[in-house]
Amino acid sequence: MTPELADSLFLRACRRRPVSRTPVWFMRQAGRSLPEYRAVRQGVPMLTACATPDLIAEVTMQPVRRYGVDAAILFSDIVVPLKAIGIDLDIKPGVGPVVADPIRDAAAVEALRPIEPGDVSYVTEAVRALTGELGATPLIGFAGAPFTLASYLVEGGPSKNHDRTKAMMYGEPRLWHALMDRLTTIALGFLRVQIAAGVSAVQLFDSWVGAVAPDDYREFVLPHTRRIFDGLAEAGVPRIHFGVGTGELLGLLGEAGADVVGVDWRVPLDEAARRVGPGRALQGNLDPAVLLAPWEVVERRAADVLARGAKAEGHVFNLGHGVLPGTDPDRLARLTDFVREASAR
Ligand code: 1CP
Repeated sequence: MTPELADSLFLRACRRRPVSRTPVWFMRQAGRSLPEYRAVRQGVPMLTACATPDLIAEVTMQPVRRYGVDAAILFSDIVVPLKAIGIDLDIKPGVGPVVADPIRDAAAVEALRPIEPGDVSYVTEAVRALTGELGATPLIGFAGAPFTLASYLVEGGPSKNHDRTKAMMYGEPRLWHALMDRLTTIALGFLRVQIAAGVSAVQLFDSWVGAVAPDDYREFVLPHTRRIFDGLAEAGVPRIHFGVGTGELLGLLGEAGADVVGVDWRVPLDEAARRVGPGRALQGNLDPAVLLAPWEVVERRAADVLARGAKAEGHVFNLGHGVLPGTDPDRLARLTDFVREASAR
């Protein structure tokens, strides 16, 4: 890592060091609303794009060029490592990940083997090309957390209430922990591949874990997420932990061991800092739907996020979840500029 990269605003804020202004990037900044994304994806299925180094690099760079955000996030998907170890799944347009044979028994769990670097050589190749091109702009690698991956595998696709997943968790705890253990090994392996290739931070997406009550999180999820963060401690890159609807879980997410806790829009960042506790930076948390309102509203709300975020030990500005597909890219450009100017100290 070059000194300029190590000293970047994003990495400094993740490490709770002083910054000259608040760094900003957006979850799902690649893809979605960008016309240049739709242009390069013409006729290319999502999972093919995720396995093509040139396309991965191009889509990852698009929001960096357009917005000048302070971090890039690798273009991939949380189901890519599952596909790479041979799970029969696809990403259906307008739907999301769909699994041909949902996992419901021990035999299916045992078929989930660890990931080897050779399974995802296209990721290694893309990360290497990107770190060269990005220079002092950090590249964030990511993986899906075990609970969120388990939900797609057990339900067979996107789900509102995660009923079957929780039925396994409550009703077959041994099978549940065996499944979570395999998915933990896969997530850890996939993150290690990305770190070895050169990403300078990692984010664990536990998007749907907000469906779980705190006591159940402690028993059924925490031991696994903790193994991921412990397993990455020696790598020395900042570890970010994000989920949606996690207001009641923020203290436990802090306990799981990440350096940065991502917060959705439901809990103001000053209150989130209190719940997460000392020794962690925060990332978030403008409601993505605010970007659909008039600019005055965006500006007022973004200023409030900055003011509350300043109470945390470190703050990375982001949305409370991913960019909504209908978002005007010019809005995100203006928001990026606003955060830059309004947070300058
Ligand atoms: O054809 C397309 O363009 C499909 C849309 C799409 C895109 C652009 C999907 C399908 N995945 C992605 C890329 C992606 N996914 C990124 C790349 C970075 C970026 O776009 O900036 C990342 C970080 C993800 C992570 C991801 N995939 C998460 C966690 C983050 C989150 O938003 O909560 C989840 C839950 C998924 C599953 C998934 N993949 C795709 C969709 C539409 C979904 C969600 C489906 C559902 O509602 O359950």
